[in-house]
Amino acid sequence: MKGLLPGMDVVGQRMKTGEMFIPEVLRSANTMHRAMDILKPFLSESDVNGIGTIIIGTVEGDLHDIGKNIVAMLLEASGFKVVDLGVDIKPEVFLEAVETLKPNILGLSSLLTTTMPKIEETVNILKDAGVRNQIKVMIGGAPVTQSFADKIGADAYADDAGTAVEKAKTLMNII
Ligand code: B1M
Repeated sequence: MKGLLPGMDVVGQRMKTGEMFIPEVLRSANTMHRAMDILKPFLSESDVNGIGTIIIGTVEGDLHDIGKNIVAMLLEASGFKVVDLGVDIKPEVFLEAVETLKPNILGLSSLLTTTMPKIEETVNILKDAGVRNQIKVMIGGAPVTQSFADKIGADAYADDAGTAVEKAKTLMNII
């Protein structure tokens, strides 16, 4: 809490301001993972990934996952339990995961203008199933904007991984 996590906060900030680039962020996230592997045996289950649970995935029809993976790694390194469903995820699969795993946050990534409507479709299927108000929805990806997030009623939008961590913490009332 006093060493690694503040370190990752610095990485997130520097990525936001363009002082660090993707290879350095990936390297930092990998370092964090290795440190967590060393620390895990000494921590109780509740201390590990204790901030909250996030399900994340790239929406149906979209195979881009580099940014989503960075977001997932940074979230995990910041203390969240992250369940990464992968790419090309149908709205029904997101719904099933939400119903089964009951996360705090659902994270949806889209890199194509043609797959952005799948974000809205996923939010709508959550509404239809009556689970939308049980979770927060965060969205991101190159073509996604704050105004799109507002239009479809997402709880948060982030344009990079550092901001995604900040927004996730805000959604959990941590900052
Ligand atoms: Co594609 N591709 N691609 N591509 N590709 C783009 C996105 C494109 C902009 C290139 C271009 O034309 N200039 C364009 C989209 C145009 C559009 O829709 N307006 C495009 C296209 C058209 C396509 C294909 C259709 C090409 C074709 O086949 N004709 C095809 C589609 C395949 C499919 O998905 N069905 C395709 C395929 C591919 C590859 C498979 C070759 C490969 C993906 C490999 C992979 O991801 N494993 C690829 C790549 C690499 C790119 C570019 C070059 C790079 C994307 C990337 O990884 N960026 C991209 C052009 C570009 O962006 N310069 C392009 C780096 C990454 C760290 O950034 O993903 O934006 P980004 O993630 C950021 C933020 O967006 C944010 O945080 C991340 C970290 O800071 N973020 C979130 C992302 N998700 C978030 C979720 C959050 C919060 C924040 O909350 C949950």
